[in-house]
Amino acid sequence: MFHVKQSRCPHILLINPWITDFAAYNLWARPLGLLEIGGMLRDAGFQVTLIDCVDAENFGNGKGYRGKIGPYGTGKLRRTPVAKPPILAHIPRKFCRYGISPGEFRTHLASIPKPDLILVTSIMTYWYPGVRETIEILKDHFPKTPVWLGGIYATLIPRHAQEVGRPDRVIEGPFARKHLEEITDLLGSPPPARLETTGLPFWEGYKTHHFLCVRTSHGCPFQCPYCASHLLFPGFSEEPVQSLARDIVRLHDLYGIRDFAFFDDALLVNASSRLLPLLENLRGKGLRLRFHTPNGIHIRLITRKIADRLKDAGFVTLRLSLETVSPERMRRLGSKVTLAEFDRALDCLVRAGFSREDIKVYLLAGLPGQSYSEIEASVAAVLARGVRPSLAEYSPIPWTPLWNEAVKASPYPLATEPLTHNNILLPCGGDEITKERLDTLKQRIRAAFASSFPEDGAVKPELPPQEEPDEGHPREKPADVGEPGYIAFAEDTE
Ligand code: B12
Repeated sequence: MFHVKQSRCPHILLINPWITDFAAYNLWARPLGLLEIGGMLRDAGFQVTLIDCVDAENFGNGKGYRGKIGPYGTGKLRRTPVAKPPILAHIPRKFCRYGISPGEFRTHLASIPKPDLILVTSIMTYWYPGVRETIEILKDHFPKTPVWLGGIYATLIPRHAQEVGRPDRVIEGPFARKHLEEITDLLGSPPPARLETTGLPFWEGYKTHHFLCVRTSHGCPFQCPYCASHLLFPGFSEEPVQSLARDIVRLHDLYGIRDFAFFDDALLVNASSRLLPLLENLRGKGLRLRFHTPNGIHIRLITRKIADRLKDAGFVTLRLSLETVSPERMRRLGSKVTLAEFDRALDCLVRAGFSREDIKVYLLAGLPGQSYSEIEASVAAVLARGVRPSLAEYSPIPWTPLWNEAVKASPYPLATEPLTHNNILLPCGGDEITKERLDTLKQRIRAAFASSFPEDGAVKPELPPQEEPDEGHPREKPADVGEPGYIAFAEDTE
């Protein structure tokens, strides 16, 4: 266990529940929101302990888990097959718990001082079984300690989170100063003798680091109909460049990490006043940093200058959000990009020195009403440009503009069972967008990249035959319905 203080100050335990899913891969994933909260609490003087149940490497029953670490710090997660929830029984894949076992979790809990408050985070709505199980164990182990649940699942479907997770309290939205004040009211002020405050997220909660995550902004000025960003953080707020640069340098110095993944929803928005000055500030410090954008970036905002600066600063993993090449679909998704702008952006990136194989292009698959031919045409258009398409299977998200359409299009009980939001189910694909058909396209993509490109004559390395890890999203898986109904259709509540 990792504590920042040994004094008698109030002790707060942070929990990132394990994931339950058909597939999960550590694509620079850390519970950044929870770590930010941990940083605020540590700086306020509280004793903080983190248990990230996804991270078997740090908590592996004494044996640890050393999965193969991939390029730039990504890696496999330890997985244990578990019983499939009945509603997912027809999916011909193993359903797994990714992370530590309930037994290991209990062992860790037994080794830490009793917490005065437990804060549990949550990410994907369809990962709620891990949230429920960890809270059950926490309540069993520390029956008198209040458990607060926050994060993305808790914000999107708080009633379900309350009824199924059974925390003492569900907190929606971003963690704010008022929550810090409530915690101080509840637990009392920490003792005045404090460690130096750092303003950094609670990264010291991990023993080992292979990468770090940062975000330069909160929220997104766009409102794509499939995305929940504007619901999770209304508005758009930007971090000051000076403190961002200082934090990245300090994190690099503290942990010797070169790989940083941006968690922004809109990294390139206002680039001239945020990202570019940040990169300029870091330039010349000789840190040899590498940057990654697992969330797609906005194609229209890529200029010659931005492409040059990205290359110069050490961006190696670039994901572009094209979504589709259908003009009608582009319009319905907010007219954020045209094919001409895509060509221009690729030209800028290639001129800046990015090789075409550095660039992956997110295409949405399985939107309500979407045809296979639309996805096929999009894949073909991207392949024709020598860059790699990456199919992002649509996950329906409550309260987003596309939600009602998704509920109508899906045979699954999206509105009552969040397990059915899993993109692996292709919940709105119907007979048109099936796993088999998408596999055909994925094979086509692999085949295209197993040979050389005529444009630059470079021979591309052959990809392994297995499925690629489940990736990010463009900007950014039926039986009984056992759970209590948790959400009314948006139209019923307006
Ligand atoms: C980074 C990111 C990724 C990363 C890593 C995600 C991960 N596994 O950790 C990558 C790129 C790999 C990814 C992939 C996908 N993602 Co994603 N991702 C995000 C993103 C941008 C940030 C998520 C995150 O970790 N945030 C960490 C921080 C930033 O958390 P935070 O919620 O802001 O924390 C604040 C509050 O919630 C609160 N809080 C948090 N915890 C707690 C606890 C307490 C007690 C309290 C009081 C408060 C509190 O305070 C925090 C600070 O203010 C979100 C969008 C967003 N804006 O949040 C989408 C998002 C979570 N992703 C989404 C989707 C759909 C996907 C994909 C399915 C896309 C696809 N089709 O391929 C895949 C799934 C891959 C997988 N199996 O993991 C959806 C969620 C869907 C759902 N049904 O829940 C989101 C919301 C985006 C969207 N489209 O709207 N994603």
